[in-house]
Amino acid sequence: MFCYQCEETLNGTGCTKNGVCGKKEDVADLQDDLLYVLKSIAFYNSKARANKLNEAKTDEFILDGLFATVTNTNFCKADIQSMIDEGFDIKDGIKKKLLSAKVIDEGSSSSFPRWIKEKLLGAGPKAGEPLPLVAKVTAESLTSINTGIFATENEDIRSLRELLTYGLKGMAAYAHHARVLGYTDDAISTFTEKALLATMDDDLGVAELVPLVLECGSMGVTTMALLDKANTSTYGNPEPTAVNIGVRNNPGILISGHDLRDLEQLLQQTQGTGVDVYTHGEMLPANSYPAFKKYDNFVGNYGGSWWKQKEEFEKFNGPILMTTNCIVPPKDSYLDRIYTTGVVGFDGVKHITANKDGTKDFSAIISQAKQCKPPVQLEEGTIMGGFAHVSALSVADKIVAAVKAGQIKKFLVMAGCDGRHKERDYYTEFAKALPKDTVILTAGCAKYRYNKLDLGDIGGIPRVIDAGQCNDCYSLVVIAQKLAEAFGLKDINDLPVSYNIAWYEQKAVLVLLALLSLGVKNIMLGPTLPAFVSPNVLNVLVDNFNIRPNSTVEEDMNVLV
Ligand code: SF4
Ligand code: SF3
Repeated sequence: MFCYQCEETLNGTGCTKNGVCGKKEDVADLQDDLLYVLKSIAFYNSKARANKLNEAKTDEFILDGLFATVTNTNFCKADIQSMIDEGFDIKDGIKKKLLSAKVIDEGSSSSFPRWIKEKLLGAGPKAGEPLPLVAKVTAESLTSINTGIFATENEDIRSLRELLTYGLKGMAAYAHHARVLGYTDDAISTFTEKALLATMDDDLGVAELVPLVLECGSMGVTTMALLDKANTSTYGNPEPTAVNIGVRNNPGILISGHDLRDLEQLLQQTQGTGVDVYTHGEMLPANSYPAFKKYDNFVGNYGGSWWKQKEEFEKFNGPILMTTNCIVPPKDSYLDRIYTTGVVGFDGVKHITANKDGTKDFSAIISQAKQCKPPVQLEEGTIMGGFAHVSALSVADKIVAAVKAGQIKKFLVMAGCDGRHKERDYYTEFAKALPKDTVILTAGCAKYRYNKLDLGDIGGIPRVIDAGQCNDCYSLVVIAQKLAEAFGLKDINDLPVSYNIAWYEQKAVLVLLALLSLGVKNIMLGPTLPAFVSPNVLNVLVDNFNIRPNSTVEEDMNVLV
């Protein structure tokens, strides 16, 4: 096992024996194998796509396979193994179809590129020979192939291949949420296949991979825009909302993750049952959607961000539904009342599977909830949310006037993820130390580091403008573009906006690439730089985008404000 895809990787270098996240060695190795199988499917499916022979279920499989390998998503060996098995069937099915349509014939592999033959079709060195090890991709041969990160010897190529792969994982997660609401875009799958294959192509060097990484960012913007459309067309535009953080005296169900369709179904099914529904972590922004506000048993948000779940789930007393990342290995105290759904999985945790039409039966969770005590109150009061692009831009005139009058000097984009390390106190201290004429723009679970501070407002404009989930960084982009227009600026880098981004998992990698693809410069990134970025790749990012690591609150305040 070797995994360094997240910010909390061991010693800032890589997890080698069980992840810091709790991912076991066997699961990590199987996830590498799954990625490899996805690449072999991508090879055949790109040919099928070019000949209009591709099927939606293959696109879904590739994207969901990628999503399952995102940090804190699926820890279940049987789940990953069954995806690998299904992957072989899918790949063989496409190959058969291509053969019968005469797109390929058994002899046509001679015309495939050398690296495809070596790495995916089986004409290279034997197992045990120096890297890259190659063999035909079958269930039997997979055990002898090095599917791990170090199959790529060159440090810079490896770094760019991994950067691209992690961007794809984040994109796949967002594409999944859009798809369950009926929104898909062929361009996302076409790019995903191209990029997966590029991570195997030894003919591509740094000069070719860097533009591809930026293309991933721009496809990330497309994907986030699609998800924004899916969410807002289905559930309305989020409205500024004071979200209750206290509890009521009924039994409750806690729903976490990013999937709004799951929330909708849970709210429908809990109507009239006497069971309340609360959000946790990244589900908090759901409280601001008009379509959910009509449910009188939708109480508010419980607790903080993902890494506090062990303590908070214990105190919640009722069942918990994990719809996406971030699940952490559950404690025994609530193991019998935590459930997974979608691509999430954990050994020993009950899983709710979707029916063919996408509906889910949550009756087991609801009947368990009825037997549970109400949640223990953790805090009381409200936190403000719901400033996605439509509501934020409805007060654009006010914002522009406040900037022109000198009441707002700077906007700080403090989006991204939260994490468990103590050094993330930096973000709370940074928010506290900001001058009173600054406004924080946020999205993602990073906000929990400061969204309960009383930072006040500037003439009615809250000093923390929360656009929503990490994918709602798209809203921040729209807001920045509209503000640039209002100020008559051609370049968004000329706006009074600084970026102090916190990252943890691969969705944040995609968001970062999305910002770079839009030409955003001078992003400060923390709390540490990614272990998978090699010194040379970092130089490229510094030279072209002036990316920089964060430092101390005092130093960064001087730089950013
Ligand atoms: Fe380690 Fe992060 Fe990979 Fe988990 S996801 S194994 S913590 S690098
Ligand atoms: Fe958070 Fe996991 Fe990244 Fe969606 S829920 S931002 S960490």
